[in-house]
Amino acid sequence: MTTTVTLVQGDITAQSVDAVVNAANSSLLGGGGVDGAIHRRGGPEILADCRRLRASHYGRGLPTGRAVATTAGRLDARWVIHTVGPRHSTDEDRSDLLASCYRESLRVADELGARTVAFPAVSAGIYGWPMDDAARIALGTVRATPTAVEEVRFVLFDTAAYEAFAARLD
Ligand code: AR6
Repeated sequence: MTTTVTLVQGDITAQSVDAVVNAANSSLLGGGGVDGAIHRRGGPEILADCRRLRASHYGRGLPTGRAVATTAGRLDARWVIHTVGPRHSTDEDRSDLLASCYRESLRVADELGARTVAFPAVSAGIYGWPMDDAARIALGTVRATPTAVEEVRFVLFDTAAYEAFAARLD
């Protein structure tokens, strides 16, 4: 099975896909950026599911580099896969944790049977990862990860992000 990687510029909460990946934080209880947008547009069912996860398997929160699924609420998707990217650091290489977000999200997508998955540029906003390097890790990891997902769609919010990914896709 080959996975097709596509790029679109836009809002990830407007995508029609099986699973939307959220650039969350360990608390799973919301935040700004993509996380804020997903909870706003997806509605309170997502947060309710996140609270259940915190009350059960993830009492201490979701560790960086891991992924877990909830309902997608009112989004045009079946699931939200929450993953926690690392904050960018100049004195420590956290690339493998960022790569792990993509690997683990695809693993969860496979468990769910998702065939189309939309990803944001994890860690490349509030967590400060330089966009060009975020694109390198995102595309390199997805290409190197065996998965039954048929389409991985990167949804880039602005032109600069889109161009960084497009330059790496060629
Ligand atoms: N659709 C697609 N991309 C978006 C959207 C959107 N609606 N909104 C922002 N982006 P960020 P992080 C882009 O900050 O760096 C939250 O508070 C954005 O321009 O959402 O992993 C969490 O709770 C950037 O390119 O995620 C965490 O605390 C990319 O998505 C923290 O931020 C990721 O930016 C996670 O920070």
